[in-house]
Amino acid sequence: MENLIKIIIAGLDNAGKTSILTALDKKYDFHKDIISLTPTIRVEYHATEFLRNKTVFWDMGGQKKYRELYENKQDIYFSGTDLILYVIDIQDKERFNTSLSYLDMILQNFLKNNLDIPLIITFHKFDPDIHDVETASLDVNYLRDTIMDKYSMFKILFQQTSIYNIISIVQLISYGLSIFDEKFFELSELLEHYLEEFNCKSLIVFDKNGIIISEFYSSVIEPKIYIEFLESIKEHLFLLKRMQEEAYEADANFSTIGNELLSYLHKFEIGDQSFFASVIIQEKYKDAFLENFSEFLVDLRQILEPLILS
Ligand SMILES: Nc1nc2c(ncn2[C@@H]2O[C@H](COP(=O)(O)OP(=O)(O)OP(=O)(O)O)[C@@H](O)[C@H]2O)c(=O)[nH]1
Ligand SMILES: [Mg+2]
Repeated sequence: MENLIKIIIAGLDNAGKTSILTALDKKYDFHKDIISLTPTIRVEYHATEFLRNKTVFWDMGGQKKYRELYENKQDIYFSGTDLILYVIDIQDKERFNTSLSYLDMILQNFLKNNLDIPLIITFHKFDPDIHDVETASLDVNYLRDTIMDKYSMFKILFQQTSIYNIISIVQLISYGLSIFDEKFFELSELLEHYLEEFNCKSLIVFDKNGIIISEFYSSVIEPKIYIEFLESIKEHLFLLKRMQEEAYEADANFSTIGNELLSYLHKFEIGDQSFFASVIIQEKYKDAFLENFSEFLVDLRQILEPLILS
């Protein structure tokens, strides 16, 4: 059965909501688009697909006049919401309280209707080179504690994101979407099992849009390979986007070897949908991994097929 998922993305004006959706959509080379973004007028709709589900993001323009409009017409804007993604600009300390009040307006609406909608709150603009990381971390803790105290009845997941860290953006959306199917637990267990068997550093399954369907990481990522490791995952995101856009079918597997690591991206199809398995592994384990990879794919298909085909 196909579902329609409605995701509200809200937060004050200038918090970075439209930037997040733009970065998610493009994966790379999006900085010029973000610089030229103008404030969103009322609501913009971004439709996408996740497994069998059609997903619509309601990008709620956050200027004061729109916040008042939503407050006055709560039924129109908030009914039928499956997930709320609330964005707080961690660099906009002067408006933390304004942002908390806006969040309260939205949550009171759901409380009034007895709906405990899952909620993801992200502290956005937590840039890799943020000016004062200690203060920003303290601010994150303060906001998180304040929110948890007040809304213990909601399931809340807290994240930190920056458009300068594309993986953080992909994870934000992936965690949001993964709550919609109980199969995700099974997938996660499968990845954990093969992570050990392959002795690899990471095992990630992406859908055709680069949304993470499931991921598992080794608990030991040595400092000397950390940067190369992150770059490899980022490269896989770029590659899969290119494979999709340019129907770049000739090379359905892609591997590169850096100083220490082999990174391997494999495209496969289920029904009419493409998926990508991404593996980062130390070079010394490469042969054993390649030998057993097809067995992993068989097991992976067994879990994914019912999600796509039934
Ligand atoms: N430093 C930094 N700036 C960001 C980040 N994300 C977005 N921005 C900047 O924040 C500004 C506002 O971004 P928008 O995405 O338009 O904000 P919005 O939340 O959609 O605003 P409204 O549409 O008015 O509600 C832009 O100038 C972006 O370049 C980030 O992660 N770090
Ligand atoms: Mg906007």
